[in-house]
Amino acid sequence: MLIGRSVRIAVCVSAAVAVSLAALAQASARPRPPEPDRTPPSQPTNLHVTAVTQTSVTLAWSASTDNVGVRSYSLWHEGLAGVVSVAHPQTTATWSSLRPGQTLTFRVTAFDAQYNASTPSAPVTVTTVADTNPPSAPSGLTVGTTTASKVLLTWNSGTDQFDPVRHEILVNGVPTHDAVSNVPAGTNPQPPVQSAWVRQLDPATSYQFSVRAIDPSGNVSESSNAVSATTQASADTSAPTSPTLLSAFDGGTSFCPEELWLRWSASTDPEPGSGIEYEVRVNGSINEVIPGGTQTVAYTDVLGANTVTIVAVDQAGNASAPSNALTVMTNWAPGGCGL
Ligand SMILES: [Ca+2]
Ligand SMILES: [Ca+2]
Ligand SMILES: [Ca+2]
Repeated sequence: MLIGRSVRIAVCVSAAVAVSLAALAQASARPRPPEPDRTPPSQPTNLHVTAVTQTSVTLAWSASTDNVGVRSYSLWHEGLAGVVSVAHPQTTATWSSLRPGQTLTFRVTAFDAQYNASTPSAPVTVTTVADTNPPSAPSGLTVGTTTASKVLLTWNSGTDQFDPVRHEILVNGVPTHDAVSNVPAGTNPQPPVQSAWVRQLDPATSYQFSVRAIDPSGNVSESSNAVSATTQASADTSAPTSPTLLSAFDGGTSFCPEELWLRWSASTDPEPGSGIEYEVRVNGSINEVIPGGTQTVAYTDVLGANTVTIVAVDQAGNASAPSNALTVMTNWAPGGCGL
């Protein structure tokens, strides 16, 4: 009875072993899945420039090889986002939307169907063709509102093949830092009709004004027509006290124009009702004018260091010494604001 039971068990075990052996045999008979391709294409060689314009660069290279097959090439540049990709066997690509006189270093990388990347090619550095043509001269300059210290100017914008054109105002033939444009920072393209306040002028004084346009490469136009204006009289000769710039920081991330969050202390002026306005100056130029207030969110299209000071100015144009300076770094990528 006992023996018979042992035999029955042994039979059961052998049957189980037989079944699993059969399953194994069946499995080994099936084809194995192929090993994934982990071998990258060879390094592209002979990268060279075949054409350059003011806004584009065309490069070519020698084809890579691969154990399975090259699928594509990507042309890239260390300082620019994105790549230009072409399908193998094409071995030339054009990078466009560049600026005149821009120096760039390109490389090309080959890929196979498994996206195995080759070693990048040796770099090639190239400079796009410079823009040497100045903008057209601004025209139709006219004088608007005139106070004891400020004159409003309006003109037709100079134009250029490349945006954005900026304008420089000349007071008695000398470029001034005491003008504030009514075009918000970061506007691109610039509007066809522009205006600006010239500030910190002396009361009861005649001035001559003209405007010229400057393209992104720094080419300067001829001057516009000249206009004259005489400021109103004022008996206020005392300057406001200097404000203190309490805080300045970057309120944006990677957008152009970027926000500058600014807060300062109020100034006082010996003359009652002298109407203090605060000039927000970025790298010396007036970015914005805040009447009365002691904080603002200003906008800047200056990439990198923005050194901010606040100057208090009364209605007669008497200006305080600049506040302490605080520097804010912006971080939007080149290409924002069309720069
Ligand atoms: Ca491969
Ligand atoms: Ca130009
Ligand atoms: Ca005053």
